[in-house]
Amino acid sequence: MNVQTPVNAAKGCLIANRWVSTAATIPVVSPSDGQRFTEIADGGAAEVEAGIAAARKAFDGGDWSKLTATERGRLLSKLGEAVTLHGEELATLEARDTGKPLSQARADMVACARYFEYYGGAADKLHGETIPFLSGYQVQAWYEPYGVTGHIIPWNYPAQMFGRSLAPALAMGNATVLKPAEEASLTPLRLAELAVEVGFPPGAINVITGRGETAGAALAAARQVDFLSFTGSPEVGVLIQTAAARNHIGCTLELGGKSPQIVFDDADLDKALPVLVGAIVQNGGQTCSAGSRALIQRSIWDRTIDLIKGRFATLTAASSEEDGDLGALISETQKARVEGFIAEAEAPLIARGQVSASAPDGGFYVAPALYGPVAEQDALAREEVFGPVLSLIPFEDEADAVRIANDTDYGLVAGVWSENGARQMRMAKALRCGQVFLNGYGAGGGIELPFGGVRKSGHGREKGFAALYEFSQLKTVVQNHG
Ligand code: TXE
Repeated sequence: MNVQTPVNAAKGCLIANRWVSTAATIPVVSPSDGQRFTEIADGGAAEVEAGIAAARKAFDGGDWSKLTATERGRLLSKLGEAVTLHGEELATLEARDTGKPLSQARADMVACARYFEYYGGAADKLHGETIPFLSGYQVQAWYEPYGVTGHIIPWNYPAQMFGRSLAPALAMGNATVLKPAEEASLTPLRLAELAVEVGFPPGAINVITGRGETAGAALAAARQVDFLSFTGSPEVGVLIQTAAARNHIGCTLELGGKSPQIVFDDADLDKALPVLVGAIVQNGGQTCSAGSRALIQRSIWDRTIDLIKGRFATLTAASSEEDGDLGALISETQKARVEGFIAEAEAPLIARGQVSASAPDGGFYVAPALYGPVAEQDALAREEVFGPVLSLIPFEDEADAVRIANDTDYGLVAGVWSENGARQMRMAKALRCGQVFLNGYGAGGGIELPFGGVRKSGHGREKGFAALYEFSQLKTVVQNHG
Protein backbone atom coordinates (compact mmCIF):
# COMPACT_ATOMS: atom_id res chain seq x y z
CA MET A 1 0.00 0.00 0.00
CA ASN A 2 1.43 3.35 -0.98
CA VAL A 3 0.91 5.23 2.25
CA GLN A 4 3.44 7.39 4.03
CA THR A 5 3.17 7.59 7.77
CA PRO A 6 3.14 11.30 8.53
CA VAL A 7 6.52 12.29 9.86
CA ASN A 8 5.19 13.37 13.22
CA ALA A 9 2.87 10.45 13.83
CA ALA A 10 5.28 8.52 16.00
CA LYS A 11 7.66 11.08 17.47
CA GLY A 12 6.89 10.15 21.05
CA CYS A 13 4.36 11.14 23.67
CA LEU A 14 2.82 14.59 23.44
CA ILE A 15 3.30 16.36 26.76
CA ALA A 16 2.68 20.10 27.18
CA ASN A 17 2.66 20.47 23.38
CA ARG A 18 6.12 18.92 22.98
CA TRP A 19 7.16 15.52 21.73
CA VAL A 20 8.85 13.41 24.38
CA SER A 21 10.53 10.26 23.12
CA THR A 22 11.21 7.12 25.13
CA ALA A 23 14.10 4.70 24.92
CA ALA A 24 11.77 1.75 24.47
CA THR A 25 9.25 1.60 21.65
CA ILE A 26 6.30 -0.58 20.63
CA PRO A 27 6.23 -1.88 17.05
CA VAL A 28 3.21 -0.90 14.97
CA VAL A 29 1.89 -3.62 12.70
CA SER A 30 -0.48 -3.19 9.78
CA PRO A 31 -3.37 -5.66 10.28
CA SER A 32 -3.88 -5.82 6.50
CA ASP A 33 -0.56 -7.65 5.94
CA GLY A 34 0.84 -8.32 9.42
CA GLN A 35 3.94 -6.24 8.61
CA ARG A 36 5.56 -3.84 11.04
CA PHE A 37 5.65 -0.34 9.51
CA THR A 38 6.54 2.07 12.30
CA GLU A 39 6.78 2.29 16.07
CA ILE A 40 5.38 4.32 18.94
CA ALA A 41 6.83 5.39 22.25
CA ASP A 42 6.50 2.86 25.04
CA GLY A 43 5.49 5.41 27.68
CA GLY A 44 5.37 4.37 31.31
CA ALA A 45 4.86 5.82 34.76
CA ALA A 46 7.37 8.67 34.19
CA GLU A 47 5.66 9.89 31.02
CA VAL A 48 2.24 9.56 32.61
CA GLU A 49 3.41 11.58 35.59
CA ALA A 50 4.80 14.28 33.28
CA GLY A 51 1.55 14.35 31.28
CA ILE A 52 -0.51 14.72 34.43
CA ALA A 53 1.81 17.48 35.72
CA ALA A 54 1.37 19.35 32.42
CA ALA A 55 -2.40 19.00 32.63
CA ARG A 56 -2.38 20.13 36.27
CA LYS A 57 -0.40 23.22 35.32
CA ALA A 58 -2.77 23.96 32.43
CA PHE A 59 -5.78 23.67 34.70
CA ASP A 60 -4.35 25.40 37.78
CA GLY A 61 -3.71 28.85 36.35
CA GLY A 62 -2.18 27.98 32.95
CA ASP A 63 -3.30 29.53 29.67
CA TRP A 64 -5.94 26.84 29.24
CA SER A 65 -7.64 27.82 32.50
CA LYS A 66 -7.85 31.46 31.40
CA LEU A 67 -9.96 30.80 28.33
CA THR A 68 -13.66 31.57 28.46
CA ALA A 69 -16.10 28.81 27.58
CA THR A 70 -16.69 30.49 24.23
CA GLU A 71 -12.97 30.58 23.50
CA ARG A 72 -12.64 26.90 24.38
CA GLY A 73 -15.54 26.20 22.07
CA ARG A 74 -13.85 28.07 19.24
CA LEU A 75 -10.71 25.99 19.64
CA LEU A 76 -12.73 22.79 19.57
CA SER A 77 -14.54 23.93 16.43
CA LYS A 78 -11.21 24.80 14.81
CA LEU A 79 -9.94 21.33 15.58
CA GLY A 80 -13.08 19.90 13.96
CA GLU A 81 -12.32 21.95 10.84
CA ALA A 82 -8.71 20.74 10.85
CA VAL A 83 -9.88 17.13 11.06
CA THR A 84 -12.11 17.72 8.03
CA LEU A 85 -9.27 19.40 6.16
CA HIS A 86 -6.91 16.52 6.92
CA GLY A 87 -9.66 13.92 6.57
CA GLU A 88 -8.07 11.88 3.80
CA GLU A 89 -4.65 11.80 5.43
CA LEU A 90 -6.17 10.78 8.77
CA ALA A 91 -8.43 8.14 7.19
CA THR A 92 -5.48 6.60 5.34
CA LEU A 93 -3.46 6.48 8.54
CA GLU A 94 -6.40 5.01 10.49
CA ALA A 95 -7.05 2.35 7.84
CA ARG A 96 -3.41 1.32 7.84
CA ASP A 97 -3.17 1.22 11.62
CA THR A 98 -6.42 -0.68 12.26
CA GLY A 99 -7.02 -2.71 9.09
CA LYS A 100 -10.49 -1.27 8.61
CA PRO A 101 -11.75 -0.49 5.08
CA LEU A 102 -10.78 2.97 3.87
CA SER A 103 -14.44 3.92 3.42
CA GLN A 104 -15.09 3.07 7.09
CA ALA A 105 -12.06 5.11 8.15
CA ARG A 106 -13.34 8.05 6.11
CA ALA A 107 -16.71 7.82 7.88
CA ASP A 108 -14.85 7.70 11.21
CA MET A 109 -13.10 10.98 10.41
CA VAL A 110 -16.44 12.62 9.62
CA ALA A 111 -17.65 11.49 13.05
CA CYS A 112 -14.42 12.62 14.71
CA ALA A 113 -14.74 16.10 13.20
CA ARG A 114 -18.38 16.18 14.24
CA TYR A 115 -17.48 15.55 17.91
CA PHE A 116 -15.35 18.69 17.91
CA GLU A 117 -17.95 20.67 16.00
CA TYR A 118 -20.75 19.58 18.36
CA TYR A 119 -18.88 20.15 21.62
CA GLY A 120 -17.34 23.33 20.21
CA GLY A 121 -20.87 24.68 19.88
CA ALA A 122 -21.94 23.27 23.25
CA ALA A 123 -19.00 24.59 25.32
CA ASP A 124 -20.82 27.75 26.42
CA LYS A 125 -24.33 26.29 26.58
CA LEU A 126 -24.34 24.67 30.02
CA HIS A 127 -25.67 27.56 32.05
CA GLY A 128 -26.05 26.09 35.49
CA GLU A 129 -29.16 26.55 37.57
CA THR A 130 -30.81 28.97 39.95
CA ILE A 131 -32.77 27.29 42.71
CA PRO A 132 -35.65 28.88 44.65
CA PHE A 133 -34.83 28.68 48.36
CA LEU A 134 -35.60 30.52 51.60
CA SER A 135 -36.50 34.18 51.39
CA GLY A 136 -33.40 36.33 51.57
CA TYR A 137 -31.30 33.70 49.80
CA GLN A 138 -30.04 33.38 46.27
CA VAL A 139 -28.90 29.91 45.25
CA GLN A 140 -26.98 28.98 42.13
CA ALA A 141 -25.56 25.67 40.97
CA TRP A 142 -22.55 25.81 38.66
CA TYR A 143 -21.27 23.06 36.41
CA GLU A 144 -17.55 23.11 37.07
CA PRO A 145 -14.83 21.00 35.45
CA TYR A 146 -13.22 18.29 37.58
CA GLY A 147 -9.68 19.38 36.82
CA VAL A 148 -7.47 16.76 35.24
CA THR A 149 -9.33 13.97 33.48
CA GLY A 150 -7.72 10.68 32.46
CA HIS A 151 -8.91 8.95 29.30
CA ILE A 152 -8.09 5.36 28.34
CA ILE A 153 -9.42 4.36 24.93
CA PRO A 154 -9.45 1.17 22.83
CA TRP A 155 -8.21 0.34 19.35
CA ASN A 156 -11.46 -0.19 17.44
CA TYR A 157 -12.24 3.48 16.67
CA PRO A 158 -9.15 5.40 17.80
CA ALA A 159 -9.98 8.68 16.06
CA GLN A 160 -13.65 8.61 16.96
CA MET A 161 -12.80 7.72 20.55
CA PHE A 162 -10.32 10.60 20.71
CA GLY A 163 -13.19 12.96 19.85
CA ARG A 164 -15.85 11.18 21.89
CA SER A 165 -13.80 11.08 25.07
CA LEU A 166 -11.81 14.33 24.91
CA ALA A 167 -14.16 16.84 23.25
CA PRO A 168 -16.79 17.04 26.03
CA ALA A 169 -14.12 17.01 28.76
CA LEU A 170 -12.30 19.90 27.08
CA ALA A 171 -15.55 21.75 26.40
CA MET A 172 -16.16 21.83 30.15
CA GLY A 173 -12.62 23.15 30.78
CA ASN A 174 -10.89 20.03 32.04
CA ALA A 175 -7.25 19.42 31.12
CA THR A 176 -6.80 15.94 29.69
CA VAL A 177 -4.37 13.04 29.60
CA LEU A 178 -5.14 10.35 27.03
CA LYS A 179 -3.72 6.82 26.85
CA PRO A 180 -4.60 5.36 23.46
CA ALA A 181 -4.50 1.61 22.85
CA GLU A 182 -1.06 0.24 22.05
CA GLU A 183 -2.51 -1.44 18.93
CA ALA A 184 -3.75 1.84 17.41
CA SER A 185 -2.22 5.10 18.58
CA LEU A 186 -1.32 6.82 15.33
CA THR A 187 -4.44 8.88 14.66
CA PRO A 188 -4.74 10.00 18.31
CA LEU A 189 -1.15 11.26 18.05
CA ARG A 190 -1.83 13.05 14.78
CA LEU A 191 -5.07 14.54 16.13
CA ALA A 192 -3.25 15.84 19.19
CA GLU A 193 -0.68 17.37 16.87
CA LEU A 194 -3.46 19.09 14.93
CA ALA A 195 -4.81 20.38 18.25
CA VAL A 196 -1.45 22.05 18.91
CA GLU A 197 -1.47 23.53 15.40
CA VAL A 198 -4.92 25.10 15.86
CA GLY A 199 -3.83 26.71 19.13
CA PHE A 200 -4.66 24.50 22.12
CA PRO A 201 -2.42 25.78 24.94
CA PRO A 202 0.20 23.47 26.49
CA GLY A 203 -1.17 20.82 28.82
CA ALA A 204 -4.80 20.90 27.66
CA ILE A 205 -4.31 17.67 25.69
CA ASN A 206 -1.52 15.24 26.57
CA VAL A 207 -1.17 11.89 24.84
CA ILE A 208 0.89 9.13 26.43
CA THR A 209 1.30 6.06 24.26
CA GLY A 210 2.20 2.84 25.99
CA ARG A 211 0.91 -0.45 27.26
CA GLY A 212 -2.19 -0.96 29.33
CA GLU A 213 -0.54 -2.63 32.29
CA THR A 214 2.12 0.12 32.55
CA ALA A 215 0.98 3.49 31.16
CA GLY A 216 -2.74 2.70 31.49
CA ALA A 217 -2.42 1.41 35.03
CA ALA A 218 -0.29 4.41 36.06
CA LEU A 219 -2.87 6.84 34.69
CA ALA A 220 -5.73 5.01 36.43
CA ALA A 221 -3.91 4.98 39.77
CA ALA A 222 -2.62 8.57 39.73
CA ARG A 223 -3.74 10.67 42.68
CA GLN A 224 -3.51 13.88 40.67
CA VAL A 225 -6.24 12.73 38.29
CA ASP A 226 -9.74 13.92 39.21
CA PHE A 227 -11.92 11.75 36.95
CA LEU A 228 -11.44 8.73 34.68
CA SER A 229 -13.08 7.79 31.42
CA PHE A 230 -12.49 4.26 30.15
CA THR A 231 -13.62 2.30 27.10
CA GLY A 232 -12.44 -1.28 26.77
CA SER A 233 -12.95 -4.74 28.19
CA PRO A 234 -15.07 -5.51 31.28
CA GLU A 235 -12.03 -7.08 32.96
CA VAL A 236 -9.97 -3.91 32.72
CA GLY A 237 -13.09 -1.89 33.57
CA VAL A 238 -13.06 -3.53 37.00
CA LEU A 239 -9.42 -2.48 37.47
CA ILE A 240 -10.24 1.10 36.47
CA GLN A 241 -13.21 1.33 38.80
CA THR A 242 -11.14 -0.14 41.63
CA ALA A 243 -8.34 2.39 41.00
CA ALA A 244 -10.90 5.21 40.90
CA ALA A 245 -12.41 4.02 44.17
CA ARG A 246 -8.99 4.00 45.84
CA ASN A 247 -8.62 7.69 44.97
CA HIS A 248 -12.27 8.46 45.76
CA ILE A 249 -12.95 9.77 42.27
CA GLY A 250 -15.62 8.98 39.73
CA CYS A 251 -15.33 7.19 36.41
CA THR A 252 -17.34 6.31 33.36
CA LEU A 253 -16.97 2.83 31.90
CA GLU A 254 -18.01 1.72 28.41
CA LEU A 255 -17.37 -2.01 28.21
CA GLY A 256 -19.05 -3.39 25.13
CA GLY A 257 -22.14 -5.54 24.79
CA LYS A 258 -24.11 -8.43 23.35
CA SER A 259 -26.68 -6.22 21.70
CA PRO A 260 -29.85 -7.77 20.24
CA GLN A 261 -31.81 -6.78 17.19
CA ILE A 262 -35.33 -8.14 17.56
CA VAL A 263 -37.31 -8.87 14.42
CA PHE A 264 -41.07 -9.40 14.81
CA ASP A 265 -43.23 -11.08 12.21
CA ASP A 266 -44.77 -7.75 11.20
CA ALA A 267 -41.37 -6.18 10.45
CA ASP A 268 -40.45 -4.74 7.08
CA LEU A 269 -37.75 -7.30 6.27
CA ASP A 270 -36.50 -5.35 3.26
CA LYS A 271 -35.53 -2.59 5.64
CA ALA A 272 -34.44 -4.72 8.56
CA LEU A 273 -32.16 -7.30 6.98
CA PRO A 274 -29.52 -5.02 5.43
CA VAL A 275 -29.26 -3.23 8.77
CA LEU A 276 -29.04 -6.54 10.62
CA VAL A 277 -26.10 -7.60 8.47
CA GLY A 278 -24.46 -4.17 8.48
CA ALA A 279 -24.53 -3.95 12.28
CA ILE A 280 -22.31 -7.01 12.66
CA VAL A 281 -20.05 -6.42 9.67
CA GLN A 282 -19.22 -2.79 10.45
CA ASN A 283 -15.60 -2.60 11.57
CA GLY A 284 -15.42 -6.40 11.37
CA GLY A 285 -17.79 -6.70 14.34
CA GLN A 286 -15.21 -4.96 16.55
CA THR A 287 -17.77 -2.44 17.71
CA CYS A 288 -19.08 -2.11 21.26
CA SER A 289 -22.61 -1.71 19.92
CA ALA A 290 -22.32 -4.45 17.27
CA GLY A 291 -25.70 -6.13 16.79
CA SER A 292 -24.26 -9.56 17.53
CA ARG A 293 -27.58 -11.29 18.33
CA ALA A 294 -30.54 -11.29 15.95
CA LEU A 295 -33.72 -12.49 17.65
CA ILE A 296 -36.14 -13.69 14.99
CA GLN A 297 -39.79 -14.50 15.66
CA ARG A 298 -40.28 -18.20 15.00
CA SER A 299 -43.19 -17.64 12.58
CA ILE A 300 -40.81 -15.90 10.11
CA TRP A 301 -37.69 -17.94 10.93
CA ASP A 302 -37.41 -19.91 7.64
CA ARG A 303 -38.16 -16.92 5.42
CA THR A 304 -35.68 -14.71 7.27
CA ILE A 305 -32.90 -17.25 7.11
CA ASP A 306 -33.38 -17.69 3.38
CA LEU A 307 -33.08 -13.96 2.87
CA ILE A 308 -30.14 -13.37 5.16
CA LYS A 309 -27.93 -16.30 4.28
CA GLY A 310 -27.50 -15.31 0.61
CA ARG A 311 -26.32 -11.88 1.64
CA PHE A 312 -23.97 -13.26 4.28
CA ALA A 313 -22.29 -15.66 1.87
CA THR A 314 -21.22 -12.76 -0.39
CA LEU A 315 -19.55 -10.77 2.41
CA THR A 316 -15.85 -10.32 1.81
CA ALA A 317 -13.02 -9.43 4.16
CA ALA A 318 -10.33 -7.52 2.30
CA SER A 319 -7.35 -5.24 2.81
CA SER A 320 -8.17 -1.73 3.94
CA GLU A 321 -7.22 -0.37 0.52
CA GLU A 322 -9.30 -2.94 -1.39
CA ASP A 323 -12.19 -1.72 0.75
CA GLY A 324 -14.33 -4.84 1.10
CA ASP A 325 -17.38 -5.29 3.34
CA LEU A 326 -14.98 -5.59 6.23
CA GLY A 327 -11.23 -5.39 6.74
CA ALA A 328 -8.73 -7.35 8.76
CA LEU A 329 -9.19 -7.64 12.53
CA ILE A 330 -6.92 -5.53 14.67
CA SER A 331 -4.37 -8.16 15.73
CA GLU A 332 -3.31 -11.77 15.72
CA THR A 333 -4.72 -12.00 19.26
CA GLN A 334 -8.14 -10.70 18.24
CA LYS A 335 -8.18 -13.02 15.22
CA ALA A 336 -7.37 -16.00 17.46
CA ARG A 337 -10.09 -14.96 19.90
CA VAL A 338 -12.75 -14.82 17.16
CA GLU A 339 -11.56 -18.06 15.55
CA GLY A 340 -11.77 -19.66 18.98
CA PHE A 341 -15.49 -18.83 19.18
CA ILE A 342 -15.97 -20.19 15.64
CA ALA A 343 -14.06 -23.42 16.39
CA GLU A 344 -16.11 -24.07 19.52
CA ALA A 345 -19.51 -23.03 18.15
CA GLU A 346 -22.17 -25.61 18.91
CA ALA A 347 -24.91 -24.07 16.76
CA PRO A 348 -25.38 -24.97 13.08
CA LEU A 349 -23.40 -22.80 10.66
CA ILE A 350 -25.87 -21.20 8.22
CA ALA A 351 -23.46 -19.28 6.01
CA ARG A 352 -19.87 -18.15 5.83
CA GLY A 353 -18.47 -15.19 3.91
CA GLN A 354 -15.01 -15.17 2.41
CA VAL A 355 -11.60 -13.60 2.53
CA SER A 356 -10.69 -11.77 -0.68
CA ALA A 357 -8.29 -13.70 -2.92
CA SER A 358 -6.09 -10.61 -3.11
CA ALA A 359 -5.89 -10.10 0.66
CA PRO A 360 -2.17 -10.15 1.57
CA ASP A 361 -0.84 -13.22 3.35
CA GLY A 362 -0.16 -12.56 7.00
CA GLY A 363 -3.16 -10.22 7.44
CA PHE A 364 -5.58 -10.84 10.31
CA TYR A 365 -8.65 -11.80 8.27
CA VAL A 366 -11.69 -13.73 9.45
CA ALA A 367 -14.54 -14.58 7.07
CA PRO A 368 -17.93 -13.58 8.52
CA ALA A 369 -19.96 -16.41 10.04
CA LEU A 370 -23.72 -16.76 10.53
CA TYR A 371 -25.05 -19.27 13.09
CA GLY A 372 -28.54 -20.36 14.05
CA PRO A 373 -30.54 -21.43 15.86
CA VAL A 374 -28.15 -20.55 18.67
CA ALA A 375 -29.19 -21.96 22.05
CA GLU A 376 -29.70 -19.34 24.73
CA GLN A 377 -26.95 -20.77 26.96
CA ASP A 378 -24.31 -20.98 24.20
CA ALA A 379 -21.24 -18.75 24.40
CA LEU A 380 -22.30 -17.29 21.05
CA ALA A 381 -25.52 -16.06 22.62
CA ARG A 382 -23.94 -14.65 25.77
CA GLU A 383 -20.32 -13.58 25.24
CA GLU A 384 -18.94 -10.66 23.30
CA VAL A 385 -17.08 -12.15 20.31
CA PHE A 386 -15.95 -8.78 18.94
CA GLY A 387 -15.75 -10.16 15.43
CA PRO A 388 -17.97 -10.75 12.36
CA VAL A 389 -20.09 -13.50 13.91
CA LEU A 390 -23.88 -13.16 13.97
CA SER A 391 -26.03 -15.43 16.15
CA LEU A 392 -29.66 -15.99 15.16
CA ILE A 393 -31.97 -16.91 18.03
CA PRO A 394 -35.68 -17.76 17.64
CA PHE A 395 -38.39 -16.38 19.94
CA GLU A 396 -42.11 -17.04 20.28
CA ASP A 397 -43.76 -13.77 21.31
CA GLU A 398 -43.11 -10.36 22.85
CA ALA A 399 -42.56 -11.65 26.38
CA ASP A 400 -40.16 -14.30 25.12
CA ALA A 401 -38.25 -11.67 23.12
CA VAL A 402 -37.83 -9.44 26.18
CA ARG A 403 -36.72 -12.37 28.32
CA ILE A 404 -34.04 -13.50 25.85
CA ALA A 405 -32.87 -9.97 25.01
CA ASN A 406 -32.37 -9.13 28.69
CA ASP A 407 -30.80 -12.47 29.58
CA THR A 408 -27.14 -11.46 29.31
CA ASP A 409 -24.88 -9.61 31.71
CA TYR A 410 -24.53 -6.81 29.16
CA GLY A 411 -26.98 -4.05 28.22
CA LEU A 412 -25.74 -1.50 25.71
CA VAL A 413 -27.98 -1.14 22.64
CA ALA A 414 -31.05 -2.91 21.24
CA GLY A 415 -32.98 -2.70 17.98
CA VAL A 416 -36.67 -3.51 17.55
CA TRP A 417 -38.17 -4.17 14.14
CA SER A 418 -41.98 -4.04 14.02
CA GLU A 419 -44.67 -2.00 12.30
CA ASN A 420 -46.70 -1.93 15.52
CA GLY A 421 -46.06 1.38 17.31
CA ALA A 422 -47.50 0.29 20.65
CA ARG A 423 -45.31 -2.82 20.63
CA GLN A 424 -42.26 -0.71 19.82
CA MET A 425 -42.88 1.43 22.89
CA ARG A 426 -43.61 -1.58 25.16
CA MET A 427 -40.34 -3.12 24.02
CA ALA A 428 -38.37 0.10 24.50
CA LYS A 429 -39.57 0.23 28.08
CA ALA A 430 -38.88 -3.42 28.82
CA LEU A 431 -35.37 -3.68 27.36
CA ARG A 432 -32.54 -3.37 29.87
CA CYS A 433 -29.94 -1.29 28.05
CA GLY A 434 -28.80 2.27 27.44
CA GLN A 435 -30.07 2.88 23.91
CA VAL A 436 -32.98 1.46 21.91
CA PHE A 437 -33.54 1.89 18.19
CA LEU A 438 -37.06 1.34 16.83
CA ASN A 439 -37.04 0.27 13.17
CA GLY A 440 -33.37 1.13 12.84
CA TYR A 441 -30.01 0.47 14.42
CA GLY A 442 -27.29 2.98 15.03
CA ALA A 443 -24.26 0.83 15.74
CA GLY A 444 -22.78 3.64 17.80
CA GLY A 445 -23.65 6.53 15.50
CA GLY A 446 -25.19 9.81 16.52
CA ILE A 447 -22.93 12.26 18.33
CA GLU A 448 -26.01 13.99 19.77
CA LEU A 449 -27.45 10.82 21.32
CA PRO A 450 -26.57 9.88 24.91
CA PHE A 451 -24.81 6.53 24.83
CA GLY A 452 -23.75 4.04 27.48
CA GLY A 453 -24.72 0.84 29.15
CA VAL A 454 -25.93 -0.97 32.20
CA ARG A 455 -24.20 -3.66 34.28
CA LYS A 456 -21.36 -5.36 32.36
CA SER A 457 -21.67 -2.80 29.55
CA GLY A 458 -20.55 -0.17 32.04
CA HIS A 459 -22.04 3.00 33.46
CA GLY A 460 -22.12 6.70 32.72
CA ARG A 461 -23.14 8.30 29.44
CA GLU A 462 -21.07 9.61 26.58
CA LYS A 463 -22.15 11.74 23.61
CA GLY A 464 -24.76 14.47 23.56
CA PHE A 465 -25.18 16.88 26.47
CA ALA A 466 -25.06 13.90 28.81
CA ALA A 467 -21.27 13.82 28.36
CA LEU A 468 -20.97 17.44 29.45
CA TYR A 469 -22.71 16.54 32.72
CA GLU A 470 -20.38 13.55 33.14
CA PHE A 471 -17.28 15.70 32.80
CA SER A 472 -18.42 18.33 35.29
CA GLN A 473 -19.49 18.55 38.90
CA LEU A 474 -22.12 20.77 40.45
CA LYS A 475 -21.12 23.39 42.94
CA THR A 476 -24.03 24.83 44.88
CA VAL A 477 -23.51 28.44 45.94
CA VAL A 478 -25.86 29.75 48.62
CA GLN A 479 -25.88 33.51 49.22
CA ASN A 480 -27.70 35.12 52.14
CA HIS A 481 -28.57 38.64 51.03
CA GLY A 482 -31.34 39.19 53.56
O1 TXE B 1 -9.15 -4.62 25.77
P1 TXE B 1 -8.45 -3.85 26.96
P2 TXE B 1 -8.48 -5.58 24.70
C1 TXE B 1 -13.55 -5.98 24.49
C2 TXE B 1 -13.69 -6.90 23.30
C3 TXE B 1 -12.29 -7.38 23.09
C4 TXE B 1 -11.80 -7.49 24.52
C5 TXE B 1 -10.31 -7.45 24.70
O2 TXE B 1 -14.53 -7.97 23.63
O3 TXE B 1 -12.23 -8.60 22.42
O4 TXE B 1 -12.39 -6.40 25.18
O5 TXE B 1 -9.76 -6.28 24.07
C6 TXE B 1 -5.94 -0.35 28.26
N1 TXE B 1 -4.93 -0.54 33.30
N2 TXE B 1 -13.40 -4.60 24.08
O6 TXE B 1 -7.64 -6.61 25.34
O7 TXE B 1 -7.26 -4.62 27.43
C7 TXE B 1 -5.37 -0.77 26.92
O8 TXE B 1 -4.03 -0.37 26.80
C8 TXE B 1 -5.29 0.50 32.53
C9 TXE B 1 -14.62 -3.84 23.98
O9 TXE B 1 -7.81 -4.75 23.69
O10 TXE B 1 -9.51 -3.52 27.94
C10 TXE B 1 -6.32 -0.04 25.97
O11 TXE B 1 -5.92 1.32 25.87
N3 TXE B 1 -5.53 0.39 31.21
C11 TXE B 1 -14.33 -2.38 23.87
C12 TXE B 1 -7.66 -0.14 26.70
O12 TXE B 1 -7.34 -0.40 28.07
C13 TXE B 1 -5.40 -0.82 30.64
C14 TXE B 1 -13.21 -2.00 23.01
C15 TXE B 1 -8.57 -1.29 26.19
O13 TXE B 1 -7.87 -2.51 26.27
C16 TXE B 1 -5.02 -1.95 31.40
C17 TXE B 1 -12.04 -2.85 23.21
C18 TXE B 1 -4.78 -1.78 32.78
N4 TXE B 1 -4.42 -2.80 33.57
C19 TXE B 1 -12.19 -4.12 23.69
N5 TXE B 1 -4.99 -3.01 30.57
C20 TXE B 1 -15.54 -1.51 23.66
N6 TXE B 1 -16.23 -1.20 24.75
O14 TXE B 1 -15.83 -1.07 22.58
C21 TXE B 1 -5.32 -2.58 29.34
N7 TXE B 1 -5.56 -1.24 29.38
